[in-house]
Amino acid sequence: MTHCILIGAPVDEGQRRAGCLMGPAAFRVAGLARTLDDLGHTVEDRGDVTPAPGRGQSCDNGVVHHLPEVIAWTEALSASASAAMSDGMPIFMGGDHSLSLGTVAGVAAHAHAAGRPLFVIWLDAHSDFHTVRSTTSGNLHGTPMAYAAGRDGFEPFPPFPAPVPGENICMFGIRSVDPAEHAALEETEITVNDMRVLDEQGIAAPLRAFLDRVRDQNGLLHVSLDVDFLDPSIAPAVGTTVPGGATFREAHLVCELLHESGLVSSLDLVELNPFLDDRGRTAKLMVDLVGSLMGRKVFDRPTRSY
Ligand code: EXY
Ligand code: MN
Ligand code: MN
Ligand code: MN
Repeated sequence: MTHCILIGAPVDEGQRRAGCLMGPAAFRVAGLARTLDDLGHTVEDRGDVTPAPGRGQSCDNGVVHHLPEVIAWTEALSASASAAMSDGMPIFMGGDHSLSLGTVAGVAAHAHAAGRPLFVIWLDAHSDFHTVRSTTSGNLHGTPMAYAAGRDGFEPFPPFPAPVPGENICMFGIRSVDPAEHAALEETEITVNDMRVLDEQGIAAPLRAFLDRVRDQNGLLHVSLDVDFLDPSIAPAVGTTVPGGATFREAHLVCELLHESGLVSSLDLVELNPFLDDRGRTAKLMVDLVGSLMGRKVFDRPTRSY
């Protein structure tokens, strides 16, 4: 039984298609709290985070938009995340993926203070490995993984508290990477399981290999689940659809294996844009995936099988 702490992060400023700010409401309407409660967990909904007003910061890259607002979200969410980590398992209901600039920072600060290594699983079509300097779209939802990895080029963001070593980062579902991200990723030890890897090896073997490393090092594990990890045919409610994503069963299997590992300590649910949804089906699928991640299954496996 886990104490689940729901935190709304209605962030819309990290991209240009309005609607992600309705994400937390959609997760509530789709029954996230009830799903967790039915699985025997305790649930505390801390409501939506409210950032301070933006303070007018700027940077040299003229295409970047809403920089002060995203910095304000980062500071507010980092504080919420580190506080929640002491009390249970935070589940951040986004909001676009720029919210992870703050959530991973807060989780990393907590892990550092607790003397435990932090590991990150990034379930996404995109690597989100731009810096404020390198982004060509100016959309800061394309940057949080680089911030958490400690890349330079994030002035005037606060320095990332305890950068996550590349060996501790594993991406799944990747199928859209910009040239500057590609070049930067090549310089790291990050494991990039693109869709080709999943086609050839399936999702279980590479995931188990990573989970073994988390366990061996007594790590904390943050999972960041972007709606566009999923194939758009099953999850249309996202502004950045990329064909060829994870299937329904691949996505549930990831979540089932994560549950069986017993290692997940925090979770982001990001990029849901309810304005683009089809009668709530994407929101309901995301809630069902959280159900699998938190222990819903048809049968117990005969042996521990992660
Ligand atoms: N790499 C592209 C950009 O920087 O604009 C697309 C980023 C999409 C990010 C979404 C949230 O995963
Ligand atoms: Mn705007
Ligand atoms: Mn993303
Ligand atoms: Mn994405």
